[in-house]
Amino acid sequence: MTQSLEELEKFSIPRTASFWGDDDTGACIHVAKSRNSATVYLFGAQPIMWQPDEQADVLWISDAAEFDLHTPIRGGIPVCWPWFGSHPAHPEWPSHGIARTATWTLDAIERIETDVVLRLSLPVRESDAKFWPHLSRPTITYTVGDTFCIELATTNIDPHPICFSQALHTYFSVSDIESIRIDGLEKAPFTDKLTGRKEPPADAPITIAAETDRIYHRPQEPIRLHDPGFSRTITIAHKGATSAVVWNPWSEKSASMGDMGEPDAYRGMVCIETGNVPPDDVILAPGETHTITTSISVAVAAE
Ligand code: TA6
Repeated sequence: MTQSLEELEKFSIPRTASFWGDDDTGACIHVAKSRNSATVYLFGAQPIMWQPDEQADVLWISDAAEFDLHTPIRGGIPVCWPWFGSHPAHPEWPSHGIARTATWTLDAIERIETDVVLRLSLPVRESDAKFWPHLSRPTITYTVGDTFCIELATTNIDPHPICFSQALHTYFSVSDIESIRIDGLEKAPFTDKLTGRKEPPADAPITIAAETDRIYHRPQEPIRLHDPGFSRTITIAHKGATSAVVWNPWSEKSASMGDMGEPDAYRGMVCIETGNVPPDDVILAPGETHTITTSISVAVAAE
C-alpha cells in the first residue's frame, strides 16, 4: 500500500523538506536548503534533481519524461535492481529490473548537521513475485548536502542464497557531449555492448562522438566528468561497485526511444553508472548485506 500525501506530510521538515505531487504522478520529496536542493520521486525512489550551491543542475531529466507511475522516468538516477539491462534468462521482462517502476516506502527524513538524509525501502509487492520470488528487498539512503551521497543496500533475509545485479543509472547534465572528457576508467578493461567485444584498458580518458555503451570492469578510481562548457568537474566516488557503465544513445537510438525529448537532447547528457553488472553479479548468503555507495560532488573547474 503506497503512502498517501497526508501520511507523507508527517515526515516534512519546515523550510527543508516538503512534498509535491498528485495521484497521477505520485509523490516526490523536495529538499530545499540554503546551499542545495534535490527532488526525489517515491516512484522508483528516483532522484530527478540535485543542485548544489551556485551550480546548474547536475542531473539530466528529459523534457519528455513520463511521470505516470508506470513508465520508467527518463533521467535523474534510475535504480536498477535486481537485474541490470535485459534479464539474462527473460529478455521480455522489464529492462533494469522491478525497482524503478515500483513506489518505494519513505521510512525517514532526518537532518544531520547541514545535510538532509532520506531513507526509503522497496516494499514487497505481489506483482513482483513472478520476477523476484524472494523476500529480500533493497533500501536506499540519499544524503543531500554539498555532496550527493547514495547508499543502495540489500540484505538477504531469505533462507537461501540470492543472486542479483544492480546499478545507479545516473544521467548527468552536460554542456555538450562532444566537449566533455571522462577520466578514472583508463585502467579498467571494458565490454563494448555495441560490438559485444571485451576490450583491454584504453589507457586514455573517454571522449564521446558516437553512440557509446560500455561496461567497465572493476573500476578502482573515482570517476571524473570534466565539462569545460559548464566550467566544472563532477567527481563520482564509489565503494562496493564492481562495474561502471558509460552510455550515450546518440541521435539514432535517442530518436527511437520516444522519451528523450528534442532530437538533439542526447547532446546534453551522459550516463555514468556505478553498480554490479553481469558477470559481476552479487551473491549473498542468508544474512549477508551488500551496499553500493556512490558520492557525487562538483568542483568549479579552473579556466
Ligand atoms: O546503461 C546503459 C543501458 O543499459 C543502455 O543499453 C540503454 O538500454 C540504457 O541503459 C537505457 O535503458 P532503458 O531501459 O532505461 O531505456
